[in-house]
Amino acid sequence: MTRLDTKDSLASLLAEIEYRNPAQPEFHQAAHEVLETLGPVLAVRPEYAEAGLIERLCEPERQIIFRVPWQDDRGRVHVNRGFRVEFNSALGPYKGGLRFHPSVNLGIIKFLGFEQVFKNALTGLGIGGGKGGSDFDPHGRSDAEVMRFCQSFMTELYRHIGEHTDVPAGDIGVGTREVGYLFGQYRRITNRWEAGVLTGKGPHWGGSLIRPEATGYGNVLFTEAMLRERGEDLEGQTAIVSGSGNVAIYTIEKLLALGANPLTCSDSGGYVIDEKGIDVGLLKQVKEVERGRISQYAERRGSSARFVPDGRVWEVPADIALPSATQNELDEKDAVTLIRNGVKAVSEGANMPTTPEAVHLLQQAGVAFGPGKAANAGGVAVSALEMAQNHSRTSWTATQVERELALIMCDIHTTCHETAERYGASGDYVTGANIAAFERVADAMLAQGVI
Ligand code: NDP
Ligand code: 2IT
Repeated sequence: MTRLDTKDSLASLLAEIEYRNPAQPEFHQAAHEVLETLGPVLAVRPEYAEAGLIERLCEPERQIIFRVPWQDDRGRVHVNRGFRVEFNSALGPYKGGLRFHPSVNLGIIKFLGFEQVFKNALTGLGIGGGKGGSDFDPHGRSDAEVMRFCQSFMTELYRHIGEHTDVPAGDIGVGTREVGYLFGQYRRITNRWEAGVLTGKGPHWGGSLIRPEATGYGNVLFTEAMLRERGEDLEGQTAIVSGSGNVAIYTIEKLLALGANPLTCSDSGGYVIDEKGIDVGLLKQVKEVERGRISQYAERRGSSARFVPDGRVWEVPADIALPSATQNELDEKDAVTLIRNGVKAVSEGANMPTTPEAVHLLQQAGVAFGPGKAANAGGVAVSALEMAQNHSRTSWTATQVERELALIMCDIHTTCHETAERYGASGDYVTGANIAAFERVADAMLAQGVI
């Protein structure tokens, strides 16, 4: 039984997690970040600890690891590793994306799955949490190679998923193209048109309008809600955005729509600064149509933009920072730079992009900080709306979906804000998000017995 209401009990639980899950630093970090905020709720609800809920929450229900062999265009055989971690299904079928990136390993997928459990609870939409992926690197691969990889990946994964069991979607390196190949192979193997088995599908074969936009749009709406709490809004604010993939592009698009000025985007090679504000049409052309690099954006944009190789985007002064690339991309030093440059809000489009030290510095400096499990929940929320459309064999208009997304983001903001206040941590969205999500999952687990 873990109470977590003293520093000693937290330290011993974390030591146990590290011992049982060796060499998984990102998972340790994600667990630590949640557990260190739960003391106040465990103090008033001893039944949670008595039911062993913390231990159960930190242990995935099921972890699947499999071989993914495939042949490249020259006939060479490659062997990648596939993962699906089905973390918690107390609130609904496992739900969460697939990541294809060379850095993927079990610890990365577990951190993402753990975060997803809490994020999905915050949406209020009846989805459990899971995550999967592979150490496959799609960069520089032909369409045919990506297709063969996806088909091989699904040839094992299909037996573990289903519309009522586990519903994957995209994440880094997995977009509509990959979901298409995965869905095709699932349909072929199972002989079922089971649209709700994957989300992030194309709009003409079961996908939801606004799903591509949802994560980025949602994070901007969450940022706006945090600013409004402080009597400000987005109009006229400058913003720095990292990344140049799905989340970053639609973050930039929504910032522009709401009158803010996004100055940057980035990739693993460096960042672009555009004094006139990022031209989202050109960015989409380079990244989504041509599958190019942002250095090409700078070459084509003219004198307002330049590419800074290997630079850190956080050195560009701005009012708002929206990390939208990957984990631990914004560290303590970057936080010091942001604070010195007068940043007002930092909101996480990516999963765990801010290191714990950086989060503490930003919060101490009074910067509004939106944790990913709340701020980037718009993506998975619209995935759940896609599942609802699939189940009822209907499709909603873009306006309908966008209206729902706005309501959900507003509700998540209010929930986090009010929960923080209730537990004496006013303005601390990290504590608010963790406790509110924990209460929802924990209550469902309590009701469903020791399983
Ligand atoms: P994409 O694959 O579309 O884009 C990823 C972007 O991040 C690229 O610009 C990529 O640059 C950059 N990037 C990835 N890994 C690294 C790295 N190790 N170092 C530097 N740059 C890196 O992914 P998404 O936009 O979908 O995902 C971005 C983040 O948002 C991830 O943390 C993801 O988990 C999170 N997220 C995504 C959601 C979604 O719906 N897609 C929902 C909620 C969160 P390069 O091309 O050079 O690798
Ligand atoms: O991190 C995330 O929330 C996602 N990659 C989206 C998951 C989903 O199921 O839409």
